[in-house]
Amino acid sequence: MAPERPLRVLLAKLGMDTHTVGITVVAHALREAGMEVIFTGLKQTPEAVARAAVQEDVDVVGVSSLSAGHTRSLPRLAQLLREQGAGDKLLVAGGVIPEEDVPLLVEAGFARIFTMGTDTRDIVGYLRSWRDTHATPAGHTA
Ligand code: B12
Repeated sequence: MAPERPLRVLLAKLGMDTHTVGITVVAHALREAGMEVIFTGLKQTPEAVARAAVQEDVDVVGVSSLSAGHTRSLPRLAQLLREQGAGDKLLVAGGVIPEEDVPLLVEAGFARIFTMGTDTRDIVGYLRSWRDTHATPAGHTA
């Protein structure tokens, strides 16, 4: 039987947004749940994040955005991933994202937006249920 591997998640911050508390809390919760978490660091471009997602062969790309700019940078990231043949990755985002911007992000390819006050158990549960319906032949454990 093929070895199982945990869900791999790339967490990213784009542009000049230096709010770090939310992404740190999310990274901790996902690691506690047994997932492999890679953090890109601050001030990344959509190009750099897309490249890292492909190179690291992650299952999930999560972006934290608290300083606006999400209506341009997030769709750009989704477009780059599709262009690089990585459109099958689960895309999620969180932070200070107004309700009225959510349809645009969903249209761009983001499956779910987790805004302020989200219980991290809901994020873990969402990723696990996605994994259960997108199991790879190698399987996942987290
Ligand atoms: C703390 C804070 C700061 C700190 C940041 C310290 C740090 N190292 O993080 C300091 C003082 C440095 C700061 C600076 C600024 N801030 Co500030 N800041 C905040 C504040 C009060 C709280 C943010 C926070 O830490 N929340 C706690 C965490 C746990 O919550 P969270 O990030 O929302 O994360 C949760 C969810 O959103 C979700 N989530 C978040 N990310 C992700 C990612 C994924 C993948 C998933 C699944 C889920 C997820 O899960 C988390 C758990 O529930 C907010 C107001 C607010 N109520 O949000 C303003 C706020 C974000 N700041 C704001 C502003 C304007 C600024 C400044 C521009 C102010 C200035 N003029 O200098 C600068 C910008 C700095 C920069 N370059 O980015 C505005 C942004 C407005 C906007 N988006 O349009 C806000 C909303 C305040 C306001 N009401 O105006 N800030």
